[in-house]
Amino acid sequence: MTLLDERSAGETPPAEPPPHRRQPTGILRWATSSDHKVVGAAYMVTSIGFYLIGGLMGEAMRAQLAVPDNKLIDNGAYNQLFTLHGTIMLLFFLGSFAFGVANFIIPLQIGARDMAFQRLNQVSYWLYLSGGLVVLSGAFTENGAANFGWFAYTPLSDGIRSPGVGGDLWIAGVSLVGVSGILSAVNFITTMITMRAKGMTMFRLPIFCWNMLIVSVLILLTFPVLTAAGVMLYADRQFGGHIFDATVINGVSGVPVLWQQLFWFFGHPEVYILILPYFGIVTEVISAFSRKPVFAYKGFVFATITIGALSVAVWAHHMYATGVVLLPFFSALTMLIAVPTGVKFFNWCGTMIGGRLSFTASMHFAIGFLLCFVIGGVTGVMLASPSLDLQLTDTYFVVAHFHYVLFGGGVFALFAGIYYWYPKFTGKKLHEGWGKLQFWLQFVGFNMTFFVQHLLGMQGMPRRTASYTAADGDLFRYLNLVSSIGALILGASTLPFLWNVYRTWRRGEVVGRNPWDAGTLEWWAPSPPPIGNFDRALPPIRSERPVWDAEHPGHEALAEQRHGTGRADGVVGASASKGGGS
Ligand code: HEM
Ligand SMILES: [Cu+2]
Repeated sequence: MTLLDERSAGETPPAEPPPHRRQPTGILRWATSSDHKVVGAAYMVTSIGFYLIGGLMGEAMRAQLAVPDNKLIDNGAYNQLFTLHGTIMLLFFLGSFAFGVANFIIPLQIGARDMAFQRLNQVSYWLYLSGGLVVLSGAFTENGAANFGWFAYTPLSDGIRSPGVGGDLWIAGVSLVGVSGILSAVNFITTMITMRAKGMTMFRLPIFCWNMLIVSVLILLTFPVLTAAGVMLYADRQFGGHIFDATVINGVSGVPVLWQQLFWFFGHPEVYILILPYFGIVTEVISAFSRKPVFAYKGFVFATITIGALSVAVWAHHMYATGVVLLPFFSALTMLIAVPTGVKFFNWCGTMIGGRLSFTASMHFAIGFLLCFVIGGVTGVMLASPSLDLQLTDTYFVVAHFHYVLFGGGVFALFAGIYYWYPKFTGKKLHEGWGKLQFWLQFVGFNMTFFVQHLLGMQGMPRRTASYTAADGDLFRYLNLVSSIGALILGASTLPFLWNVYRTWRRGEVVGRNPWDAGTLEWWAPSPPPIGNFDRALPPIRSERPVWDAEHPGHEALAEQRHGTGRADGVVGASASKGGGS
């Protein structure tokens, strides 16, 4: 903790910080401030930068695949493109953006002045940024960037088959972001455990905080495995190691498939590390725009804990086709995850049912999330079945599946969060009309791009292929064209967003503390919050919506009643069976 934290959260700070605590402005502020809001904003802006870079790579690949026998991009470049696209989108965009939101929002939501370790927080950011630049820099080396796919399977990624410096830079950059993530996780956990304001018990934490807590634990369990595996791969590549190398020397050899075990021990929890923050974000958004507390709050928390626990026990569902894993075990556990995930769907629907819904741009994205994510969930259960997976693995069906989860789940929720918290981040509201235009372009473009890929996969189109021929038939030709046109529309959806940000910066509507009439503590602070966050005493914290309780005194009783624990689960069951019967 730093000097800034000496005062407890409830006290009123001086209106103007003393001169030595005033911050520099502009780029200097961004580079030197350890304020959690500046670090959070730096994370978010940088991640969006990586999103644009990764998105352009996706567009380039779809341009190559638009027509058969296309010569736009050769095989080698295509391999680098999907490797960088996958790595950037997962590790340097979707995950890091969530860290940005968490840095900005968690201290506010728990009524704290800042994160527990402010300097460490800055170190995390710089490690993350350097990691991204190191991975990208591979593209400027002689043999180009890494080209072995985002999961870097050995022996493909060994020193003989992928000798370039690009591969080493990939390992170094991924390790940097791995260490950065570990530091952030330590920081999030410490902050949420030790710095909650008086009255903010664990079961009054906003769902976003809960989800980040579980994500942080998953990071601590799995990121060290990734970093260690990276070091071993590096040793194989550079120092003559034989950990993953199958060459027999003096009667012994390394085990290539060991890489897959280690990688997916990290890699599967990683997809939950990526998606759980966004579950948290949509939960906040849906609750705020339904004017209701989260339906069956404790059920939601326990569902998230269950998902977290199961997620470390299912890694080998990525390895059915290797023949070295116990199929029934991993299949059953994978299917089990659908249960707590289904519980969350009832939480979201239950929160909306009977609420006073307002269909803001943010709520559009949240509903888009529900619609798209459910498709990714269903295809996930399909792939959990070994007999189906053996047919579909490494086809476009899988590409469609994970884009429905990561884009349909992640990116839609991400924009729901941006439109929701933008007033808190900047003091100005993004324009609703441009936001809805962005939503519709994104929704139509996304489904056009990725829905048809399910069909392509079932027709046998392999993933990671740079081309197909006219002899593959008309179905291949038309579906690929539809997918590529969809990608153009999807790409175009970023333009209204960028314009919206620019236009809001120039002449956006200035708003007060709580423009959405939301309930969690961040809406008690000024927009944007000053250093130290709160300029007045916190309201009494008696539920997970203290600001709502303070601003709607009559509703408090109602909130407590809705919030009741055992009863709510019963209601889930009842409404579910009613829905099924009618
Ligand atoms: C502009 C939107 C996007 C487009 C047009 C797009 C397109 C593509 C294409 C064409 C591939 C290569 C498929 C193959 O040849 O096997 C791919 C792979 C991939 N994409 Fe995307 N994508 C987009 C957004 C995203 C997002 C937002 C994420 C994650 C957050 C993501 C994650 C991945 C991953 C993990 C791969 C696999 C890479 C690999 O095989 O190693 N994509 N995408
Ligand atoms: Cu998995």
